[in-house]
Amino acid sequence: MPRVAIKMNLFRGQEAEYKKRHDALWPELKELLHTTGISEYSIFLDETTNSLFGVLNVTDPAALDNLPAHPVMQKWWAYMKDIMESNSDNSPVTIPLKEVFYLP
Ligand code: RM4
Repeated sequence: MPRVAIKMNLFRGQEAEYKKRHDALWPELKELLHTTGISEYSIFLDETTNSLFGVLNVTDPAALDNLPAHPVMQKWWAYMKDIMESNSDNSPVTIPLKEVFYLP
C-alpha cells in the first residue's frame, strides 16, 4: 500500500496541547480519514526542533487531494492553527518527504 510522509511545525510550548487534542481526535475526523483510505497514521514529534513527522498508509494517494475542501478538515485546521505553523487558509505548513529507505 502506498505510504506518505510529511513534515509540519509545532509552536514551542504547545507539545502537551498538541498531544491532548490528538488523543481526543474528533470521531468525525477519524471517520473522514478512514473513508479517505488512510490507515496506520502516526505523527512523531522531534523535540529538538518541534518538527512533526507524519507517516500514513493510503489506498489511493490521489484521494488525499479531496481532504482540504472537506468541512471537517477545514474545521480541524481552524482549531489547530493556534498551536502549529499554518497557511493563510488554515492548512498546516506541510513539507512532503521523499522515501529513501524501506524495510518491509
Ligand atoms: C494534524 C494536522 C493534519 C491532520 C492530523 C490529524 O495536526 O492537522 O493535517 O491530518 O492532525
